[in-house]
Amino acid sequence: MEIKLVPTTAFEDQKPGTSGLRKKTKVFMETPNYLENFVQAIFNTIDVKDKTLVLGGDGRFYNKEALQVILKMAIANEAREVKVGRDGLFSTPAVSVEIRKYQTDGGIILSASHNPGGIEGDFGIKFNTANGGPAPESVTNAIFEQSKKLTFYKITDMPDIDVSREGVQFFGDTKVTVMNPVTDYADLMENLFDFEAIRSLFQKGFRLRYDALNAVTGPYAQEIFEERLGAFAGTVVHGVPKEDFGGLHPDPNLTYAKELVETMYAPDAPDMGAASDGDGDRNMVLGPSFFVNPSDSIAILAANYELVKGYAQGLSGVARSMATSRALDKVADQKGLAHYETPTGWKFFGSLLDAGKITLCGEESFGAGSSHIREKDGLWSILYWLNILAKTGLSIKEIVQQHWQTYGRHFYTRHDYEGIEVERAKGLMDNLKRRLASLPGMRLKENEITWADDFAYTDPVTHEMTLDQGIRVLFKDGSRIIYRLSGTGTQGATLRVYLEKYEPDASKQNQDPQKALADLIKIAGDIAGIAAFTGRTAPTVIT
Ligand code: VG1
Ligand code: CO
Repeated sequence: MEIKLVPTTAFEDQKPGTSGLRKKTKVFMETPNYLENFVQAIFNTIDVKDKTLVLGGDGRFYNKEALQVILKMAIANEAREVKVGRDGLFSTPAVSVEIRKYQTDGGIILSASHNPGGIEGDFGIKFNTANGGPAPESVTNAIFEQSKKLTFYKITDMPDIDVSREGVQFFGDTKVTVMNPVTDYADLMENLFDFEAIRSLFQKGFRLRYDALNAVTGPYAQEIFEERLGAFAGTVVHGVPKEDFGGLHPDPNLTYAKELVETMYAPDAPDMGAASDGDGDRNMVLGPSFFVNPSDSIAILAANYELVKGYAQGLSGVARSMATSRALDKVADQKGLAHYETPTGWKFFGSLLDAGKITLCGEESFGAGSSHIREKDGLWSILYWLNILAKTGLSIKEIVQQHWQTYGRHFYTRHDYEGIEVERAKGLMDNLKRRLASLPGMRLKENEITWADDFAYTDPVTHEMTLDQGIRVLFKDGSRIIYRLSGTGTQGATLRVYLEKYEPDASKQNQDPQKALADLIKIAGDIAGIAAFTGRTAPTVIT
């Protein structure tokens, strides 16, 4: 086994985005040293010698090959141990579980999450720190700086390592432990939720359809729902991880999880429909002909903590990303809980969770989680819902409607304009920024803008400052419009427009959000000149 020092030239474009380094699969495969450089930049940043790491991915195309490269580099860089998921698989939340359980120095996740996979799709690599969470900006910035000055990387010249069987192997001083990717995660879920109650719900005939979208969560869902909880066989669909996700787009929303949505809106729909994304940190929840908005979902999880074993002792506080609706704030206010507003991306929750300031947190982008790990967690959210359903005996729709009656409804929608030209998207945002000061006072129909700013955040724990996190426009009646550009795309730019309006009157709460928000949607287009800048008359995805 020979260690090679391979000379390389640094890349200028390896800056991690909202969630790791994400590029077209072909960029990783066909640009010599592209993957190796980034991995070496991580290793240099954390000084990997004698350190222990968790390693796995969502099984997408190039997962296997990249995993071998990383293992051989970890060995050459003299890592103490790498804990690998069997067949190179680990969901993002499961990596967080293992880092925390075995107190490793961090972990590497191979995934482009909700982005499509395959040779024409996307690939990505994320680094998590010793708390189990996505590296904070101080670390991702340091990795980026390393990546810009690399002159060589280290790799061992050796045959591929067998990761298909669980067990321990040694290569030089490095231990490679192949683990069952599901067990520790499933055990943790069993500790947090009332499995007895959920089991009897299934025994009474409750029907769940869980769509793993041919991505990583299939084996986790199979074990938890069908084996441990006794849900009927066939509850989990598209349950075998496939390299190209079987042609499905692994983003659980109303547009891309099409088959699940059709089943849930057909006559004789199951009692609950749910799905996760490529790497298993997102969740979508549906009832028969009923969609639970993710912002509402987080608020409902928080409001019902007394019913759930792992949270019944109480919540220390809650947090949501700025773009997420303020439904969670209403719950926090009524229950006397501290609440925080962070920029988009799970990495901003880490310090609050570590400091014990919050127990639950979430994002409008189908992400919810808690202090049990440091990632958002798709199956956790679905189990939390099942726990609530089992304890109340109510349907999903009843729970949501009762929540609105108690706290008021935040009509909410997100309009995405995907794949627009980068220059045009920047032009739109720059134009908004230039006009920020002149927006307050502007009258639009019966409404009036009272506040407009470019969201900046100072972490209350670490005091790290983050600028440029989206433009927010507030109205007299409490409505909000937020504009920001996505940091996870790999082609062109994606403009996200988030719209929210509060409705306390129960008699007006059962409208279609697109109708309830129609005026605001129009105003959002006018203020930013969306059609003029993007050349688009309609969004590509509406959630
Ligand atoms: C999106 C979401 C954000 C989420 C991120 C990663 O980022 O808006 O809320 O944390 O994806 O999710 P952006 O920058 O494209 O808006 V995942 O499931 O890719 O780890
Ligand atoms: Co994800």
